[in-house]
Amino acid sequence: MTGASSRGPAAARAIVAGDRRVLARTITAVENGDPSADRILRALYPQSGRAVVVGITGPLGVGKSSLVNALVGLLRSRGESVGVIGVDPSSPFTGGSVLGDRIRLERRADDTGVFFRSMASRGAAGGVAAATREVARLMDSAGFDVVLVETVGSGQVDVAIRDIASTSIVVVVPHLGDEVQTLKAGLFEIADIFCVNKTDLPGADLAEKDLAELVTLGERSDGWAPPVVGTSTIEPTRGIRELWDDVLAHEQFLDTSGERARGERRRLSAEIVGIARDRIGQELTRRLERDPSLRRLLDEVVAHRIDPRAAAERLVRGGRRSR
Ligand SMILES: Nc1nc2c(ncn2[C@@H]2O[C@H](COP(=O)(O)OP(=O)(O)O)[C@@H](O)[C@H]2O)c(=O)[nH]1
Ligand SMILES: [Mg+2]
Repeated sequence: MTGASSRGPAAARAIVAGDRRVLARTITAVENGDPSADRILRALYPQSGRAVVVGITGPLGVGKSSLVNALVGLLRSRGESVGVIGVDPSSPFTGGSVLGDRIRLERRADDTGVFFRSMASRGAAGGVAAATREVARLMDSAGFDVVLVETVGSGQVDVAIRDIASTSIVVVVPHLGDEVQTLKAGLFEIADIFCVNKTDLPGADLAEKDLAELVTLGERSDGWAPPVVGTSTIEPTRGIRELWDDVLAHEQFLDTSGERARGERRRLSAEIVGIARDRIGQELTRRLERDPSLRRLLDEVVAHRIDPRAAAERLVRGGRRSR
């Protein structure tokens, strides 16, 4: 630890003590890649690892935000504190629904047991996933019992929710049509629980049955059989308690099967490699720009005398010219 300034640990203490303004400021620093967050994250790390982190993913408009809201209501009624992260879709078509989310979420603004934060999903996918994971960890360190992470998933486009959450809920609606194909391709592997929302609409029973059948076709290597639960967030809500019971059942499974420890090792290993890769990449870029011998190497590539692979090889070897 460099620790010349005590600001990091002081902020960390404030966050643990429940100071939401410092928490909000630190989240912003993490989002902006501000190095001032480093010391705070480091000081808080031993405090993390207690919250249940649940991912809620699925196509736009299926009711993920409504489900988050309903789950927050249920959890608050049980005295559990909840942090919520909404990863905003970068798609320009979604401005309206994001705004709608914000309006609904503001109603809980006076409850200190809930903390909502939306994150922009612009920029590199890896960057958003890394920031989202760190923000979830911050909320965990801040003492929230549960952290809910809402992401828009469409198979390929997803903030690697499995690398962040211990339980992932994939939300679908009746009459999926083409979405079923997407599910098979991508979201299917993500789901620990399938939620068929909008069961107040016709066709829900059939959708639940179809999905349940589909689930039995695939067998997971960890032995978990993803349950299918029907919900409706329209008053009177339906299935919200059952949905949370399934989350708890999966969390229990993670403990008894040893999958939690395995999953955490896998996630942390990927996180370390990701951070190291970023750092090394930045360092190499900096060297290529500043080191005169490496600038000459670049000149050679530009002149087509050395190919990029050979140049990269020299770069990782420390830029010594062997000629
Ligand atoms: N009929 C019905 N509509 C719902 C239900 N849940 C959400 N909606 C509506 O579906 C739309 C999209 O909901 P939202 O929660 O923003 O979806 P998200 O994009 O997945 O976060 C909104 O108009 C909601 O009111 C439900 O259970 N039944
Ligand atoms: Mg939403």
